[in-house]
Amino acid sequence: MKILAPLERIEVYLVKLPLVTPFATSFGVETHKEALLLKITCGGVVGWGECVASPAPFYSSETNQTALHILKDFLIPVLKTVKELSIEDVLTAFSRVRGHTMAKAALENALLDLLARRREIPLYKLLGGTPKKIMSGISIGIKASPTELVEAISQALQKKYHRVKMKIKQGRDLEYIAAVRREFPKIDLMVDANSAYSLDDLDLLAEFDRFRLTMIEQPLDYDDIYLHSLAQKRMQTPLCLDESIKSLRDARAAVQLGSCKVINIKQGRVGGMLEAAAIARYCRDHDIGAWSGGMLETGIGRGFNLHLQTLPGFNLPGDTSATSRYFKEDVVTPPVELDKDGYISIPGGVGTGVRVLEDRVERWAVYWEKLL
Ligand code: OSB
Ligand code: MG
Repeated sequence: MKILAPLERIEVYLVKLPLVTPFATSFGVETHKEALLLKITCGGVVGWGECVASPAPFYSSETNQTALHILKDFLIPVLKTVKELSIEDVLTAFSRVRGHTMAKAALENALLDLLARRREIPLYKLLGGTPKKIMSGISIGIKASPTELVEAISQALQKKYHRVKMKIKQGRDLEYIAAVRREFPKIDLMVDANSAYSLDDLDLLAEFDRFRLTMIEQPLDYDDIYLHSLAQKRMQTPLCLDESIKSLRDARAAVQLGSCKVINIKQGRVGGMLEAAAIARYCRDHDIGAWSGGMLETGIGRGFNLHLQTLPGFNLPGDTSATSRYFKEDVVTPPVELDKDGYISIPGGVGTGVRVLEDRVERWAVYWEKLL
C-alpha cells in the first residue's frame, strides 16, 4: 500500500460528546466520550482517524493525553523520516516506539482512510475485505437492578440486535445473569467482567456454566494470559480475551496456552487495522472465534470497525451498535443504523465512507492543535 507523500498537514481535535446514557463497567462510569481525532491532509484529500483511548487509564494504560504526547513527540516525527510513505514502512518505523498501540492505531487509521480516499476506493477494498452486511451486537452497562437490566435488554431485542453482552462485576453477577436468562432463555448472551475477578473466584465463574453464555469476556487481570488458561480448564463456557491481547504475538500465546476460545479484536487496542486483520486470520486458521469490539467510538472509529468486519476471520457479532444508542449528535454522517433484521450496512463511498461534519467537530472540541 503505497503513494502517500507528501503529507501537507496533520491536525488533532479532542472532542467531548455527552453519552445518551451513562455507561457503567467494573472499572468505572462514563458519562461522556472524549475522543482524540486526527485529520490528515494530502494532495487536497483529507483522511480522518480516531484514537480509542479514554481520559483515564482504567481500561488500559493509555489515555488521550499519553496518545497526544506519543503522536506529537514520536510518531509524527517518525513519519517525517519515512522516505516512501507506504503503510508498511510507516508501521515498521513505528515499531521502535514500544507499546502505545492506541496512539499508533489512530495515525494508521487516518493514513488508511487517506490512502483509500486518494485511490477513490472504499476502505474494505484497500484491506482486501468482502463487502457484506455486518451483524450487530450491543454492550449493556451495569444497571442499578436486575429489573432495569432486563428492561434495557428487552429494548435492544426489539431493535433486533444479534447478540447481547452485559457488563458484570463482583456482586452484580449471578443474580443479574439469572434474571436475564429467566426472561430470555434463548438469546445469544455473553458477559464482560473487565478484569473484575481473580483466581479465587473460579468456583463462582464456573457456576456461570448453567446460564449457557456464549462466552465470558476478560474475567481475570487486564494483562494476564496464563491465569486465564487455568480458568478455561475449570469451566465449560468459552473465555474471550479483550484487554490482554495487544498484538498478534499475544493472540498466539493465548491460543497456544488454551487461555481463550474467542478473541475480542479492537483495532485500536492492537495497534491498528493491519494487526487486527492479522489476528483475525490467525483466529480463523486456529478455529478461534473472533469479533470486533468497540470503545464507544464516534462515527469515525465505528466506520473503521465496520470495514474491519468484512475481513476473513470475523465470524461472530461484535460490539457495533446504532449511533443513537451512544450519541444524540455524532460528528459524522450517515449514522450507524440497524435494518429490520438487525444488520448494519457498510457506509458507501470512498475511505471509511463516513463524512465528517466539521462544524460538529468544532462545536464539541475542547482542544485543537496543528501537529504538522
Ligand atoms: O470492555 O469491551 C469493553 C467500552 C469501553 C471500554 C471497554 C469496553 C467497552 C464496551 C462497549 O463494552 C463497546 C461499544 O459499544 O463500543
Ligand atoms: Mg471488554
